[in-house]
Amino acid sequence: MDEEIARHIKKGIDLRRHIAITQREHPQATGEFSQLLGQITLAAKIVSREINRAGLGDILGKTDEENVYGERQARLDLYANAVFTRALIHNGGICILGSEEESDPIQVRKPELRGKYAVTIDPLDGSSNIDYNVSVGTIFGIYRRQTEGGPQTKASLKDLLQPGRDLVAAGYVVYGSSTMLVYTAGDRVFGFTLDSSIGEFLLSYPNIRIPSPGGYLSVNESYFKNWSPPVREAVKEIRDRDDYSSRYIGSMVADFHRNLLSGGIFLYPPEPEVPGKRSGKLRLLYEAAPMAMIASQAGGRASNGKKDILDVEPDNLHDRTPFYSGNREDVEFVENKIKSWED
Ligand code: FBP
Repeated sequence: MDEEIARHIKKGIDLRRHIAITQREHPQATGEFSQLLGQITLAAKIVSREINRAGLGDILGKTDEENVYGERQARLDLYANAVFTRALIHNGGICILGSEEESDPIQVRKPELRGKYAVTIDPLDGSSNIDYNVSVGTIFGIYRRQTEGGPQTKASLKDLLQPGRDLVAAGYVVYGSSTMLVYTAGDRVFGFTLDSSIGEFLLSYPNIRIPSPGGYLSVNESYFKNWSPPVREAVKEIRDRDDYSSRYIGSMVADFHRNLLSGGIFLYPPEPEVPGKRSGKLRLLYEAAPMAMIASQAGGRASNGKKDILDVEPDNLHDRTPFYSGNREDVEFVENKIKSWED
């Protein structure tokens, strides 16, 4: 990042000003990216307000609706999906949206509303924790449109089925003790905290780097029996380290965020004999790829056990993937363990 620009990125500046400053590095910028991030933060504020007063409204609990994975959708899942979809489709400057809560992509129908970006989103991550006042989140990935023909032409699936390496930007919102937005556009990872007294996201972390060595092991060990021998061996060895402790919230955003700031490794391994979990549980486009870009920009790594998540080519919108992320040395330790059993 240009030093002159970096000098202006100070704690406490608001997100709009921050984007204006960082966009100076892109003289060809059209303002569409700022508009898109502006809509994402607007939707995040609305969802944050609803989560903060969840027990008072009628937003908790499950509906009878099922998502494409056969999971019953929580009311807050559907609410967050509606808020983000409205914000992005009607004024996001995007051409197509892939949402974890929708089986098919959502096209921007009106050419005058179509922009150059394609977005993937997990509107409400950590559904199993919603009703218990435990941190949940939103995850998003931003790609550049690939389909020829510009806004006059409808976008297509290929605008979403892109490898993480082609992400223009990625981020997440964590709705926890405070609401935070963390994002990267490929140069530094920034953290903003929502100051609800003024309704603005203010810069609280100007340059997030994963501290090394790590300190936390984050995995749901109740599935230990279902993992492959190398994964079991790797988790056992990390667990037995003196300087490691175990933390698992069960909301990927919250577990990932803690490890991003404190160091550590978060794992969701595959369960080869368990139907629906042979490639793990987490979704490549909505969860793994955006988080992999953030981990990598913060000096860490995210892998599917064999290669960087950012190099995985998606075949389908709802592909699942094994996921190991955190400190580079910890993730490589797991990769080498898996490789050693294959040799
Ligand atoms: P959704 O809530 O978006 O469906 O995400 C999946 C998730 O809740 C992750 O946030 C979390 O890491 C994981 O599933 C928890 O799974 P499990 O309960 O199997 O440990």
